Amino acid sequence: MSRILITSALPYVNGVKHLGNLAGSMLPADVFARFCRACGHETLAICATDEHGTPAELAAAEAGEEVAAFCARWHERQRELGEAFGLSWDHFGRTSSPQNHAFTQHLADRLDANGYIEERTIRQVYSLEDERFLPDRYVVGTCPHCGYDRARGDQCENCTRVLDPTDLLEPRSAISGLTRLEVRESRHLYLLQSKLVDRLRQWIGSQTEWPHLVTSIALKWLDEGLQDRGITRDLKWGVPVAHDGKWEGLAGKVFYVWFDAPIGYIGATKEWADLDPKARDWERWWRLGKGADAVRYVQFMGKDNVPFHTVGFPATLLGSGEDWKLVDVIKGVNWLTYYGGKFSTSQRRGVFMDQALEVLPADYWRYYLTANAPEGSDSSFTWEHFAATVNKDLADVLGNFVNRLLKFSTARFGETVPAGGAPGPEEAALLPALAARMAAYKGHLEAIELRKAMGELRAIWVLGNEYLARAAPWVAIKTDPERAAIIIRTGINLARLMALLSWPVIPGTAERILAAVDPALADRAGGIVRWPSGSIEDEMSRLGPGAPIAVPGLLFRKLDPEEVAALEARFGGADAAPAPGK
Ligand code: B3M
Ligand code: ZN
Repeated sequence: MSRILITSALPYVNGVKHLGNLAGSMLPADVFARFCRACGHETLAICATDEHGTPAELAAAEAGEEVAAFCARWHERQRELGEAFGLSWDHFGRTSSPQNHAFTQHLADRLDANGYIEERTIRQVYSLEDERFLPDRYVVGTCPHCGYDRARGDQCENCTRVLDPTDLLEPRSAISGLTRLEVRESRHLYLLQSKLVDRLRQWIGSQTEWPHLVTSIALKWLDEGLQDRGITRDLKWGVPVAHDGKWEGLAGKVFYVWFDAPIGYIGATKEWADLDPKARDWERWWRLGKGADAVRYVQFMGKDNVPFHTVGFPATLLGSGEDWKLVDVIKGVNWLTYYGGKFSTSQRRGVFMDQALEVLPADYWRYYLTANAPEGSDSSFTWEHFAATVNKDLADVLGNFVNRLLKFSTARFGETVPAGGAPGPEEAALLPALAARMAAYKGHLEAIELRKAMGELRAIWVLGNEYLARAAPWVAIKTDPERAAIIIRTGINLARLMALLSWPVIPGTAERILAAVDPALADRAGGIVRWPSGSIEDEMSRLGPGAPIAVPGLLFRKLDPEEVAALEARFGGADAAPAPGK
């Protein structure tokens, strides 16, 4: 049994997250975490709200709330919605936690002690109208490299280059939109990443399991010449720089959100451990020499977060001189777009988690977003494609198979698995085909190739549906009830197997199928549906004659063209998203 640590990029605390946030990190992380648990690995899945930085401060001001209260409220709302989507974190923490404050200040102290921190007087953009320094993200202007006219002062999302606000052409405040900006001096701490280039390059070069997308972004950053990065800001809300008599001259400043946020993975793990300190030990997961050597650490994130996870965060941990567990696998993905345009929380473009659940239960979305994961390239959400996938894969294949099978079985044989009959050539052909698909499915999940994995899972559903259609127990029963019985018994065991295999992706539906065909398993402890570990013959004969069965309600409903049109009208279809780059 292995030990797997899984973190997904921490969603900014403000606002309900959209399907792009789900598809980019939180959902693939959950599918993988469930799969790891199902396979019996000791798994710790961590996420948290990313609460510092200007987004929270400005959103709280807009809401007329104290920022701490604002963050507490939205953290709770995001936790609720995550759980409603079946995101089975072991802990959903907060970067504003005392634990994260402590780790952030500790690591800054260690970096300073090792000579990787330098105080510098910098020129920073001050907005006269907003009466505040503008953090990099809140200076908007034209990117000097690619000409994108909505580049942010910290990073151009068009060409992903890291910027300083003073690089921008025609800069303006993202808060007021006004341009009465002046550059003032301010003292800040810099992380001397340039002194860590060799160690970072060696570490990045030793990674064998990162997708090409991740490695290429990481090396591009190094090859471009790694800049020393300012890690403090003139903000009130955040981890204070001055602490325990240190850096008193920087009182009133806080650490930069991207400095403390990745440390939040450790902070949230400590939050988790502090909830049950007798049974839980955070160091087993994060400290080499204290158990983390045996951990496989997998991170999930969108591509724009890759630089901070392949350079910034490792630089902090390596520069601390302490034995921290570094990431082994970074599952960086592209973007889920909305009709080709970016989802946007601030511009309310796309479908948001709360709205999605008003339209359909979580499993519809979980399956669609996993089967269309933006792994090799961006994927574009459209209502038409969503409906087609739901109607075909979920309703017409998996749902149809289970509902039709159990309705016929209970109507003709009662509420138990029927006795009689013996497997024939149809059943003999089914088992090896199933076994092959299951092996491929498991291999893709282990490799975290989610689209390929969904292709195999769907193929398993199709195998069942085609078997039932071909074997046609409703015809066989007229002349050969024994034949009908073995077909039904095979189908019921197959429905159970499908539920076990589908649990990582569509847990709610899997539980409903299990409650109908294998209630004993459905009552299992720990909330984990174990991956089928027996031979295909064993797994396909787990439910013998007499085992109780029931008919679950309709597993999946369809979306008709009128409803699709209404959804496009409500959320905006192709007209909702400006052409990329505008
Ligand atoms: N909050 C993700 C984002 O761009 C950012 C991730 C932090 S992971 C440490 O919303
Ligand atoms: Zn650019």
